[in-house]
Amino acid sequence: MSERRIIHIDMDYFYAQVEMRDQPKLKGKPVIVGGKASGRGVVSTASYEARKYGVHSAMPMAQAHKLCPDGYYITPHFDKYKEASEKIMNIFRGYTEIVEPLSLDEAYLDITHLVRPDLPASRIAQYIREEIFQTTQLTASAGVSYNKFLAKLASGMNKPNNLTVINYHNAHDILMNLDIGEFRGVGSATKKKMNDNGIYTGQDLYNKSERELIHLFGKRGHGLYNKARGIDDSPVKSTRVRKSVGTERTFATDVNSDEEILHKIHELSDKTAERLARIQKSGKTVTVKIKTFKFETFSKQKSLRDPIRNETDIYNIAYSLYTDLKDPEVPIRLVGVTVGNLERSTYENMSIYDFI
Ligand code: DCP
Ligand code: MG
Ligand code: MG
Repeated sequence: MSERRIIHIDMDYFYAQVEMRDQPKLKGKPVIVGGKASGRGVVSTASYEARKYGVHSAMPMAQAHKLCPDGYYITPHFDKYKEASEKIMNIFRGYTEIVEPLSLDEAYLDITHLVRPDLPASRIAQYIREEIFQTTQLTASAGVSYNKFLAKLASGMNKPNNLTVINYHNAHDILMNLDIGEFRGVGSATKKKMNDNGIYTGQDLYNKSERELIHLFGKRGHGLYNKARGIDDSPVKSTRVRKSVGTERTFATDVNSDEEILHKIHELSDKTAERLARIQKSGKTVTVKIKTFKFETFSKQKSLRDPIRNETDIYNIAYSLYTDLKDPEVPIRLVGVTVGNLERSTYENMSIYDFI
């Protein structure tokens, strides 16, 4: 397999962080999200402050209360987590089509095609983390490497709110010092069997021959032998084809000035063009959405004969849609521009972003 660049992104203490964002008095406090202590509730997750008390995911709530009696206990708000999750997945898909979500809060991204000498994978990961924070006010950790196994390992190494790179220089040392339980696919049963056979670290695993590992673990032996060597050829499996690319912004205060709103629409058109260029797509529909100060949402769409992708074309259509849509009396809080009905770009409709 040729050289790849993979990012794994995972939100930090995800459910708890969402709750702490929405209730600022919880900042810096031990926060535990989970079911009720009565009955059989378990901990969904805990803030890093709560983890210091030994509280962790899947622990019975009653036990968490014993370990951390002064913690702040919150029952989950799944709609909020879902909303944040959709936002981050959308951000990922603005960078690459090859996104494989693993759960609400994490995904693998194959960004091989985006990397340039002046734009290393780590910088792209940093941009993504910044965009997540701007959009959701939540922090994420990212791991960057040349395969999925190492990218995921990296994202967990310096949590929370960090970026970690595993490259050909440091991979071997990191793997040799790794606890055997940290290898992907080694659950508690396998870990016990490993320990029973004298394997506690990556180094111990590395020292076993492939034959021995196949003898011990059957078909998985080959994969384990490779993992100890940092080899993992599994592809990032994107789960869906992207149908539209859009960006939206909420104003700090409700706005009624056409000038200000159109300025924003211009920025959003640029941003959308940039995203289309990154994934080399053009689209045949443009949609403008506005949300009023009363949280009512209106949108208007135009279908085109030929696909477009450049910022001027998008802006011109968005401009006319906006003027049809906007009631001069009603201030708005949010505006969005989306290009949909996507298809692969041809040379004629490329934008300036293709040439930088
Ligand atoms: N989750 C859950 N039950 C579990 C594990 C996780 O309900 N046994 C939920 C709550 C977590 C979310 O999934 O917030 C994401 O899981 P992670 O394993 O990514 O853990 P966190 O994001 O909470 O913490 P971190 O990634 O910082 O270690
Ligand atoms: Mg997480
Ligand atoms: Mg996760």
